[in-house]
Amino acid sequence: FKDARDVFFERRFGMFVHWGLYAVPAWHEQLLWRGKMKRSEYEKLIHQFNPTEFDPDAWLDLAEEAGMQYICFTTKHHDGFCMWDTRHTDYNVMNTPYGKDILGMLAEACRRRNFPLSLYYSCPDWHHPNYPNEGRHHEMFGPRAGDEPDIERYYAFVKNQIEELCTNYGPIYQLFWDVNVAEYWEPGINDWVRSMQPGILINDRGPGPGDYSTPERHVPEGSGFSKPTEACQALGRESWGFKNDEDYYSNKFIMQSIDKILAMGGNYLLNVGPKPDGTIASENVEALQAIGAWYGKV
Ligand code: FUL
Repeated sequence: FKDARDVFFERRFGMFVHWGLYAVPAWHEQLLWRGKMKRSEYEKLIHQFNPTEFDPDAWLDLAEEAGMQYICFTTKHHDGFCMWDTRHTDYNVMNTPYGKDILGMLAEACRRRNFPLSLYYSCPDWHHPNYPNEGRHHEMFGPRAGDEPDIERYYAFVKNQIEELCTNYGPIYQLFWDVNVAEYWEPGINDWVRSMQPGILINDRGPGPGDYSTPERHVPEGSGFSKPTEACQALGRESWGFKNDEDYYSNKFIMQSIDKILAMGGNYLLNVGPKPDGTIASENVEALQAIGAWYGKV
């Protein structure tokens, strides 16, 4: 039996992928809130999502070329759109012109290549009628006909979805809960996840401390981490999803950030935002290739 920390330390560098309807307008993965877009307008994007060039092996080839050892995929971001064939909402990829289970395709490729697959899942859900879009989100969205804020019912929906994710897609390496809305979590949910996926590593953005912490877009102070840590970083300054005219960091900046986190004993999750057609933007490809070439030499 291996301690989860040892497993965690075996794979230091992963590929984060933010992909969803927001790739189509190519502005920001939080277009709804940050861009103050109407939900009724945003939701029409479901009719435009058609990534005919999506090839999970091309993503994994690139990840391997960069020296990455696992991939973490956004199954559902804050917009509530689901990238898998879920029975629990129609707001999912099967109802796009593409009509295929993207997560299923990615999971199949990962299994075939023995490449660990991690799943990102957002608790905030700006689509689901039962999610209480209170606070800042309520001000932005306003109430809409059909909304029935009810955290109990929303939570039942989350559990149904997590059960699908934990039972239909093979072994899951990590669960990346986002984002910590503490009062919404049932304290026992991580144990329940582990009952379906023994050996899964769970981050600290859900209930309880989780297995590892997740500093975002920054290198914390100090010379080491007191607990397992996976820092996450986007290649662009502005968005995690694909963005037209993104302001990309230099390769030097990214490499120095990787160096620092690894030297502190942390792991590193570096993000790409695939384009609406399913391919990864050339700027991202070049950055990952440069990183792979550099680490291949050190
Ligand atoms: C954050 C989210 O709000 C961002 O959109 C992004 O997904 C990042 C990795 O986590 O909490």
